Amino acid sequence: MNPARFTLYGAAASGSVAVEAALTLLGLPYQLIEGATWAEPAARDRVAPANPMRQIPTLVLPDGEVMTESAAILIYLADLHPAARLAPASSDPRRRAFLRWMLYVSSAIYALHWIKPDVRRIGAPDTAREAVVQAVHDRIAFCWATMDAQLTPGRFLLGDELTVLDLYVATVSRFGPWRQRFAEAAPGLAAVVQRVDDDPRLAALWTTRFP
Ligand SMILES: N[C@@H](CCC(=O)N[C@@H](CS)C(=O)NCC(=O)O)C(=O)O
Repeated sequence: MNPARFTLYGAAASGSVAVEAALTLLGLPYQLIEGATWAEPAARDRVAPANPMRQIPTLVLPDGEVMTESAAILIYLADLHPAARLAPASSDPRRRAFLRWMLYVSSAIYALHWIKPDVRRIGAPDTAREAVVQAVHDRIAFCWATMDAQLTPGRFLLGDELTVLDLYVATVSRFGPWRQRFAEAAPGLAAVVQRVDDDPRLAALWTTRFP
């Protein structure tokens, strides 16, 4: 095994796919440790030594340091390889919108998904599951609509170059309330996401990882 490799704890249909997409575009080899943490206790146990939050994506860097938090991982990988232009540089005025929306997707949208596997996590009874999930999905649709109203995309979300923000939105918009509602709430974002889905460098990844 090549020790200078990334190890990624991830799963199909999860936020790790955005990281997998970034690693793919950057041509960085990685070992994937697969496990659906939201559904399988064994997967949670497997990632726990690296990430006590028992969540994915969890990335072990070639030097052994662990990174968690999808937005942080994506920003880090993009900044590490500036020539690939997957993030605006800190001197670029688009950097502000980049950071704003990266953190927004992470905190306003992705974080809400933690509630769904077990609504007792927020103190709701199991019998309220359907209503809670519905409320979470309504909130997520509202957040996508709010982002849509404040962003004027070019070919991609921040202009004419694809960034890790595009990969992030293309991934998180596949979670509940799923793509159809995403497209209704955020038609401008949806048009960009379609372009990201169609990127020939990523087509195989999207097909395999969101079957
Ligand atoms: N803040 C974390 C959230 C990660 C997250 O929620 N991951 C989900 C999978 S998509 C997970 O591992 N869930 C496990 C659980 O619900 O216990 C991030 O942005 O990376």
